[in-house]
Amino acid sequence: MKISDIAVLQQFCTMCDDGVSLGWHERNAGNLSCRLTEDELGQFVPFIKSRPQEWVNIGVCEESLAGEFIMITGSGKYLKNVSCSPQDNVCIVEINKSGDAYRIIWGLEKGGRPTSEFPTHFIGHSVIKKKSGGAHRIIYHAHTPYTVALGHILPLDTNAFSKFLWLSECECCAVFPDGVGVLEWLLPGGTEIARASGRLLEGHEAVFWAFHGMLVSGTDFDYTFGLCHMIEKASQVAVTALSAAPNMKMRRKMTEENLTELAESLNVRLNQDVLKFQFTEEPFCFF
Ligand code: 2HA
Ligand code: ZN
Repeated sequence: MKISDIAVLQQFCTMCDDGVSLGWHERNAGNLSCRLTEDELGQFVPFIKSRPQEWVNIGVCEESLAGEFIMITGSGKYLKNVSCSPQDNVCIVEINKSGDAYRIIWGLEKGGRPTSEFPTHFIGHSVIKKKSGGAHRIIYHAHTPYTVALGHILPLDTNAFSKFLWLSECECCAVFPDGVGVLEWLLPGGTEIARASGRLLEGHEAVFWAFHGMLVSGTDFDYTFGLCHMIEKASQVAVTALSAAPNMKMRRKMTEENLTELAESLNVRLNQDVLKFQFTEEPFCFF
């Protein structure tokens, strides 16, 4: 068996390529991680470093991740290079028994460390593992241009942002019925953005970072990428429509009844704070 035969690594590479093809990963932008199952880890056993590296303190502690193994992109690495040489751009880290340090057991063969957003991935995995009973295993960060553009004009508020996206494209409300958590600008790569994102991930699968991009979570690669894609596509529709509308006034919108009917038909419970939110501020008050 070759490393390139391992399914979880193939899916990891495909997701990086998909994000690159949509223009979300200029330069070293974005990062991806997957909390491995025992079965997935087992497939890496023949390739694991014979001399594991030193333990490195993470700066935050998550006991729920003690003993877990996380596959994650490297700091400064370009996602466009992941699929041609994953062993140089991705690593698997083992989390220690107290949940506050990691060591690299596979990958980053030419040196390096996990992404600068590691604290966000780490806290994120702890939150989504707890809230999903272990089912959610992916965290993804992408520089999605239309969502960032929308962040320049919409109120930076979870209910306003989520409602605007729900109204932009049919089925958004069913794909992210909890809405998108919104964070004001925070310094990338630190523990502050990690803690703030973790709090929002408790109630939302997706978080928007103002002037920066998306942070999304999910069960598997397709689910997580699809969520990010839906949010970005709805943002593209919204920005395009706003740009074309005279005085940025939309001529029509979906109604609350449309949203409720759609949610009911798909057996989804909508976040009521988002549903009730009304735009009173120009130019979002619609005709
Ligand atoms: O990994 O996108 O936010 C580079 C980044 C930091
Ligand atoms: Zn980023």
